[in-house]
Amino acid sequence: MAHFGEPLFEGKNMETTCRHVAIIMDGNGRWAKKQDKQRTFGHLSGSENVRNIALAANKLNIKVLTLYAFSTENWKRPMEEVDYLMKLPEVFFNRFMDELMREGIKIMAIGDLSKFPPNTQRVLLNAIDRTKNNSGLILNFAMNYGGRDEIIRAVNAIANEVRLGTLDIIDETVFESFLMTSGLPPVDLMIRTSGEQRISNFLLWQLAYSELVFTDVSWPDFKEDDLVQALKVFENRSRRFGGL
Ligand code: V0D
Repeated sequence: MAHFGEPLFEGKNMETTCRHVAIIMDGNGRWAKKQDKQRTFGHLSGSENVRNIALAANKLNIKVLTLYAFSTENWKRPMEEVDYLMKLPEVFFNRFMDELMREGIKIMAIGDLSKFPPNTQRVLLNAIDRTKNNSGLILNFAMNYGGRDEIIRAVNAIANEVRLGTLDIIDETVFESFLMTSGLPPVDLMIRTSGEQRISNFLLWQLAYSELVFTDVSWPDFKEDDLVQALKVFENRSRRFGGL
Protein backbone atom coordinates (compact mmCIF):
# COMPACT_ATOMS: atom_id res chain seq x y z
CA MET A 1 0.00 0.00 0.00
CA ALA A 2 1.53 3.30 -1.07
CA HIS A 3 1.24 6.54 0.86
CA PHE A 4 -1.36 9.14 0.07
CA GLY A 5 -0.08 11.91 -2.16
CA GLU A 6 2.53 9.72 -3.75
CA PRO A 7 2.18 9.03 -7.45
CA LEU A 8 0.74 5.59 -7.82
CA PHE A 9 0.40 3.50 -10.94
CA GLU A 10 -0.91 0.18 -9.69
CA GLY A 11 -4.47 -0.83 -10.33
CA LYS A 12 -6.87 2.00 -11.09
CA ASN A 13 -5.31 4.40 -8.63
CA MET A 14 -3.12 6.35 -11.00
CA GLU A 15 -1.81 9.84 -10.62
CA THR A 16 0.85 11.79 -12.41
CA THR A 17 1.88 15.44 -12.43
CA CYS A 18 2.85 14.95 -16.07
CA ARG A 19 0.42 16.83 -18.27
CA HIS A 20 2.08 16.76 -21.69
CA VAL A 21 3.96 13.78 -23.11
CA ALA A 22 5.65 13.95 -26.52
CA ILE A 23 6.91 10.85 -28.32
CA ILE A 24 9.25 10.20 -31.24
CA MET A 25 7.77 6.92 -32.47
CA ASP A 26 10.96 5.44 -33.90
CA GLY A 27 11.83 1.88 -34.96
CA ASN A 28 8.80 0.74 -36.99
CA GLY A 29 10.73 -0.14 -40.15
CA ARG A 30 13.51 -1.92 -38.25
CA TRP A 31 10.91 -3.81 -36.18
CA ALA A 32 9.32 -5.14 -39.37
CA LYS A 33 12.66 -6.00 -41.06
CA LYS A 34 13.68 -8.05 -38.00
CA GLN A 35 10.76 -10.38 -38.75
CA ASP A 36 11.40 -10.36 -42.50
CA LYS A 37 8.40 -8.15 -43.20
CA GLN A 38 8.07 -4.95 -45.25
CA ARG A 39 8.68 -1.59 -43.57
CA THR A 40 5.04 -0.70 -44.27
CA PHE A 41 3.95 -3.58 -42.02
CA GLY A 42 5.90 -1.87 -39.24
CA HIS A 43 4.14 1.43 -39.95
CA LEU A 44 0.72 -0.24 -39.80
CA SER A 45 1.61 -1.92 -36.49
CA GLY A 46 2.93 1.44 -35.30
CA SER A 47 -0.40 3.11 -36.06
CA GLU A 48 -2.26 0.43 -34.08
CA ASN A 49 0.06 1.21 -31.21
CA VAL A 50 -0.86 4.90 -31.48
CA ARG A 51 -4.38 3.79 -30.54
CA ASN A 52 -3.12 1.67 -27.60
CA ILE A 53 -0.89 4.38 -26.15
CA ALA A 54 -3.50 7.12 -26.68
CA LEU A 55 -6.07 5.07 -24.72
CA ALA A 56 -3.48 4.39 -21.99
CA ALA A 57 -2.49 8.08 -21.77
CA ASN A 58 -6.17 9.05 -21.57
CA LYS A 59 -6.70 6.59 -18.72
CA LEU A 60 -3.61 7.94 -16.93
CA ASN A 61 -5.17 11.44 -17.09
CA ILE A 62 -2.43 12.88 -19.26
CA LYS A 63 -3.78 16.05 -20.91
CA VAL A 64 -1.79 16.09 -24.16
CA LEU A 65 0.01 13.40 -26.16
CA THR A 66 2.04 14.86 -29.03
CA LEU A 67 3.23 12.21 -31.48
CA TYR A 68 5.87 12.73 -34.17
CA ALA A 69 4.07 11.03 -37.05
CA PHE A 70 5.86 12.60 -40.03
CA SER A 71 8.93 14.85 -40.06
CA THR A 72 9.90 17.35 -42.75
CA GLU A 73 12.76 14.88 -43.51
CA ASN A 74 10.43 11.92 -44.14
CA TRP A 75 9.70 13.15 -47.71
CA LYS A 76 13.18 11.82 -48.66
CA ARG A 77 12.03 8.21 -48.15
CA PRO A 78 11.13 6.01 -51.15
CA MET A 79 7.96 7.17 -52.89
CA GLU A 80 6.07 3.93 -52.18
CA GLU A 81 6.74 4.28 -48.48
CA VAL A 82 5.66 7.95 -48.42
CA ASP A 83 2.48 7.04 -50.33
CA TYR A 84 1.72 4.34 -47.78
CA LEU A 85 2.28 6.71 -44.84
CA MET A 86 -0.13 9.23 -46.40
CA LYS A 87 -2.92 6.62 -46.21
CA LEU A 88 -2.41 5.86 -42.51
CA PRO A 89 -4.51 8.72 -41.07
CA GLU A 90 -7.55 7.48 -43.03
CA VAL A 91 -6.92 3.83 -42.07
CA PHE A 92 -6.47 4.95 -38.48
CA PHE A 93 -9.74 6.89 -38.28
CA ASN A 94 -11.74 4.24 -40.16
CA ARG A 95 -10.68 1.73 -37.54
CA PHE A 96 -10.62 3.81 -34.36
CA MET A 97 -12.75 6.96 -34.70
CA ASP A 98 -15.80 5.49 -32.88
CA GLU A 99 -13.60 4.40 -30.01
CA LEU A 100 -11.78 7.75 -29.83
CA MET A 101 -15.17 9.52 -29.66
CA ARG A 102 -16.41 7.18 -26.91
CA GLU A 103 -13.25 7.90 -24.90
CA GLY A 104 -13.61 11.67 -25.38
CA ILE A 105 -10.28 12.02 -27.17
CA LYS A 106 -9.68 15.25 -29.06
CA ILE A 107 -7.57 15.22 -32.25
CA MET A 108 -5.18 18.07 -33.04
CA ALA A 109 -2.31 18.55 -35.47
CA ILE A 110 0.81 20.67 -35.72
CA GLY A 111 3.01 21.07 -38.79
CA ASP A 112 2.45 22.13 -42.38
CA LEU A 113 -0.50 20.06 -43.57
CA SER A 114 -0.66 21.87 -46.92
CA LYS A 115 1.94 19.51 -48.46
CA PHE A 116 -0.22 16.41 -47.82
CA PRO A 117 -2.55 14.93 -50.45
CA PRO A 118 -5.98 16.62 -50.38
CA ASN A 119 -7.68 13.47 -49.11
CA THR A 120 -5.26 13.11 -46.17
CA GLN A 121 -5.88 16.75 -45.27
CA ARG A 122 -9.64 16.28 -45.51
CA VAL A 123 -9.61 13.16 -43.30
CA LEU A 124 -7.51 14.92 -40.69
CA LEU A 125 -9.52 18.17 -40.67
CA ASN A 126 -12.72 16.13 -40.42
CA ALA A 127 -11.37 14.26 -37.37
CA ILE A 128 -10.27 17.54 -35.76
CA ASP A 129 -13.73 18.98 -36.36
CA ARG A 130 -15.65 15.93 -35.14
CA THR A 131 -13.66 15.74 -31.90
CA LYS A 132 -13.36 19.47 -31.19
CA ASN A 133 -15.79 19.42 -28.24
CA ASN A 134 -14.25 16.36 -26.55
CA SER A 135 -12.68 17.01 -23.15
CA GLY A 136 -10.39 13.99 -22.71
CA LEU A 137 -6.84 13.53 -23.94
CA ILE A 138 -5.66 15.86 -26.70
CA LEU A 139 -4.05 13.55 -29.26
CA ASN A 140 -1.80 15.91 -31.16
CA PHE A 141 -0.17 14.64 -34.36
CA ALA A 142 3.02 16.36 -35.53
CA MET A 143 2.68 16.03 -39.31
CA ASN A 144 5.23 17.42 -41.75
CA TYR A 145 6.55 19.10 -38.65
CA GLY A 146 10.07 20.43 -38.09
CA GLY A 147 11.19 22.36 -35.03
CA ARG A 148 13.38 24.81 -36.98
CA ASP A 149 10.61 25.29 -39.54
CA GLU A 150 8.19 26.12 -36.72
CA ILE A 151 10.59 28.68 -35.23
CA ILE A 152 11.21 30.33 -38.63
CA ARG A 153 7.45 30.55 -39.24
CA ALA A 154 7.00 32.18 -35.83
CA VAL A 155 9.80 34.67 -36.57
CA ASN A 156 8.20 35.61 -39.89
CA ALA A 157 4.75 36.02 -38.35
CA ILE A 158 6.25 38.20 -35.62
CA ALA A 159 8.22 40.27 -38.16
CA ASN A 160 4.99 40.81 -40.06
CA GLU A 161 3.15 42.09 -37.01
CA VAL A 162 6.04 44.36 -36.05
CA ARG A 163 6.01 45.77 -39.61
CA LEU A 164 2.26 46.38 -39.33
CA GLY A 165 2.74 48.06 -35.96
CA THR A 166 0.52 45.58 -34.12
CA LEU A 167 3.37 44.14 -32.06
CA ASP A 168 6.17 45.89 -30.22
CA ILE A 169 7.74 43.92 -27.37
CA ILE A 170 8.76 40.32 -28.02
CA ASP A 171 9.44 38.26 -24.90
CA GLU A 172 9.30 34.49 -24.31
CA THR A 173 5.55 34.52 -23.66
CA VAL A 174 4.86 36.46 -26.86
CA PHE A 175 7.20 34.24 -28.87
CA GLU A 176 5.54 31.10 -27.52
CA SER A 177 2.12 32.37 -28.58
CA PHE A 178 3.34 32.19 -32.21
CA LEU A 179 4.34 28.53 -31.97
CA MET A 180 2.03 25.74 -33.16
CA THR A 181 1.75 24.40 -29.60
CA SER A 182 0.39 27.72 -28.34
CA GLY A 183 -2.27 27.16 -25.68
CA LEU A 184 -1.07 23.66 -24.78
CA PRO A 185 0.60 22.94 -21.43
CA PRO A 186 4.43 22.75 -21.54
CA VAL A 187 5.98 19.44 -22.63
CA ASP A 188 6.85 17.66 -19.38
CA LEU A 189 8.25 14.46 -20.83
CA MET A 190 9.71 13.51 -24.22
CA ILE A 191 10.14 9.84 -25.01
CA ARG A 192 12.07 8.48 -27.98
CA THR A 193 11.75 4.78 -28.75
CA SER A 194 14.17 2.41 -30.50
CA GLY A 195 17.57 3.41 -29.17
CA GLU A 196 18.54 6.71 -30.83
CA GLN A 197 19.32 9.48 -28.35
CA ARG A 198 18.62 12.61 -30.39
CA ILE A 199 15.90 15.28 -30.67
CA SER A 200 15.93 15.17 -34.51
CA ASN A 201 14.26 18.55 -35.03
CA PHE A 202 11.21 17.66 -32.88
CA LEU A 203 9.79 20.37 -30.54
CA LEU A 204 13.03 22.40 -30.24
CA TRP A 205 11.80 25.35 -28.19
CA GLN A 206 9.30 23.29 -26.20
CA LEU A 207 11.80 20.70 -24.97
CA ALA A 208 13.97 23.29 -23.17
CA TYR A 209 12.92 22.08 -19.68
CA SER A 210 11.42 18.65 -20.50
CA GLU A 211 12.57 15.38 -19.02
CA LEU A 212 13.99 13.21 -21.81
CA VAL A 213 13.56 9.43 -21.70
CA PHE A 214 15.18 7.19 -24.30
CA THR A 215 14.28 3.53 -24.55
CA ASP A 216 15.59 0.68 -26.71
CA VAL A 217 12.04 -0.68 -27.13
CA SER A 218 10.83 -0.12 -30.71
CA TRP A 219 7.55 1.77 -31.17
CA PRO A 220 5.31 -1.21 -32.09
CA ASP A 221 6.48 -2.96 -28.87
CA PHE A 222 6.10 0.12 -26.65
CA LYS A 223 3.18 -0.75 -24.35
CA GLU A 224 1.23 0.88 -21.51
CA ASP A 225 3.76 -0.54 -19.00
CA ASP A 226 6.59 1.22 -20.86
CA LEU A 227 4.66 4.49 -20.72
CA VAL A 228 4.07 4.02 -16.99
CA GLN A 229 7.78 3.28 -16.52
CA ALA A 230 8.71 6.50 -18.35
CA LEU A 231 6.22 8.41 -16.18
CA LYS A 232 7.88 7.00 -13.07
CA VAL A 233 11.27 8.20 -14.32
CA PHE A 234 9.65 11.59 -14.88
CA GLU A 235 8.14 11.65 -11.37
CA ASN A 236 11.44 10.70 -9.72
CA ARG A 237 13.53 13.18 -11.68
CA SER A 238 11.13 16.12 -11.36
CA ARG A 239 10.62 15.44 -7.65
CA ARG A 240 14.38 15.56 -7.06
CA PHE A 241 14.78 18.63 -9.28
CA GLY A 242 11.77 20.57 -8.00
CA GLY A 243 11.96 19.58 -4.33
CA LEU A 244 14.70 21.95 -3.20
C1 V0D B 1 4.11 5.68 -39.16
C2 V0D B 1 4.55 5.30 -36.12
C3 V0D B 1 -0.99 7.22 -37.11
C4 V0D B 1 5.22 6.37 -36.94
C5 V0D B 1 3.05 5.38 -36.14
C6 V0D B 1 1.20 10.49 -42.08
C7 V0D B 1 5.32 6.13 -38.42
C8 V0D B 1 2.48 4.97 -37.48
C9 V0D B 1 -1.07 8.33 -37.91
C10 V0D B 1 -2.09 9.36 -37.90
C11 V0D B 1 2.01 6.98 -38.89
C12 V0D B 1 -1.78 10.66 -38.23
C13 V0D B 1 -2.73 11.64 -38.19
C14 V0D B 1 -4.00 11.32 -37.81
C15 V0D B 1 -4.34 10.05 -37.46
C16 V0D B 1 -3.40 9.06 -37.52
C17 V0D B 1 0.08 8.33 -38.68
C18 V0D B 1 1.68 8.96 -40.19
C19 V0D B 1 2.45 7.87 -39.85
C20 V0D B 1 2.19 9.90 -41.22
F1 V0D B 1 -4.91 12.30 -37.74
N1 V0D B 1 0.12 6.56 -37.35
N2 V0D B 1 0.79 7.23 -38.32
N3 V0D B 1 0.50 9.20 -39.60
N4 V0D B 1 2.81 5.91 -38.53
